[in-house]
Parts: sequence; C-alpha cells; structure tokens
Amino acid sequence: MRTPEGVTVTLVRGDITRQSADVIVNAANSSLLGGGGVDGAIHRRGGPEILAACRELRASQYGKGLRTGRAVATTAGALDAQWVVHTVGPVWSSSEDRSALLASCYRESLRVAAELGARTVAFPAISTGIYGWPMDDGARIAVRTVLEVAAPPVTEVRFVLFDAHAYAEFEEVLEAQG
Ligand code: AR6
Repeated sequence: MRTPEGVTVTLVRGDITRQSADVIVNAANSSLLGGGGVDGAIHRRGGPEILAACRELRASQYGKGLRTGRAVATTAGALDAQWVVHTVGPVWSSSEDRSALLASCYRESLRVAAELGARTVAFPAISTGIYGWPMDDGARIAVRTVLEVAAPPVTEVRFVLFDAHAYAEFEEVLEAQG
C-alpha cells in the first residue's frame, strides 16, 4: 500500500540479510557489539566491517551504549545495501507499556535513513524475537508508525518477515489500514 506521503509499504517473507535495499535495519542491542537473531545474521553475512564500525561508534559516541528506541547507521559491509541502521528495541514487559519505545525504533530508523538519503528501507519485526514482543502487537506498532512517519526521500519501506506467522500478522494489520 501507499502512505499519504507516497511511500510504498510492502511485505516479504524471508531472510533480511538476503535483501537488496539502501538501508537494512538491524534489531540490535545497546552494546552494538552483536548478538543472536537478526543481529547475528547481519554480522555473519555482512562481515567484520560492520562490527568494526560499531566498535568505533562505541568508542567515539556511545560509550554507555545506544539507548533503547534510538538508531544509528554504519556501513553494510558485504550486504547488498549501503547502510545498516542499528536500532535497539525494548524488551517486552507485561507490566509496563513500552510501545512508545518500539514506535521510536521505527521512527528513528526512518529519520536516520532519510538523513542518509536512502530510498529503500528494509525492516525486520523489531523486538518480536529474543525480546519477546507479541507478534500481533509488534506488527500493529510497526505498520502504524511507518504509515505515520515514512516520507521522501524514502520511497519504499519493506517489512521482511522471517516466518509465516509474522507475515500473516503484518498482512492482517496492513490490510486493516488499507
Ligand atoms: N531475517 C528476518 N527476520 C529475522 C531473521 C532474519 N535473518 N532472524 C530472525 N528474524 P530478534 P529482537 C526475526 O531476536 O527480538 C539479538 O541478540 C525473528 O523471528 O532478531 O529485537 C540482539 O543482539 C523475530 O520475528 O530481535 C538483541 O540482544 C524478529 O526477526 C536481541 O536479539 C526479531 O527477532 C534483540 O531481540
């Protein structure tokens, strides 16, 4: 579908590290030094240049780590992308509403992507893996935030969903918006 700003929002099922896009967003952690899930896959396929860039960022600007909800760009190394934008999703909590932080990940990643002049941005379903966010709610926050804030120079936002369940949840939310 297209947003009021003319940005196309698409869904694909697959591995985000196989995507071709100007920006590939990483569901990182505040250390910026790698982990499992999407983060592990991005560093594995993207190669050591990404970790080297993350280490530099830690040393120069983020000594205490990147805060939850924020985003920062590095090289994409060997990935078929120009940049990786690393963002730190919130860990799911049943007792505290952290949705604003999850929305912030999408908003800040798009802000950084736009600053770089990126046209195509690929997102994973942030926080819905190791950080435990329920997929239906994670999809709702992702889609709503992107529809609200995506704007040129970004022309396409692609959600790259790893499995059928994630794809179905995003599809349901996107169709309900349309
Ligand atoms: N491509 C697309 N989606 C994927 C891929 C992939 N290659 N691999 C997993 N997913 P997660 P989080 C899906 O755990 O919940 C790391 O250790 C996965 O099925 O990658 O934000 C970081 O360093 C899920 O739906 O990220 C942090 O410590 C979604 O991507 C922590 O995990 C996000 O799962 C971040 O946890």
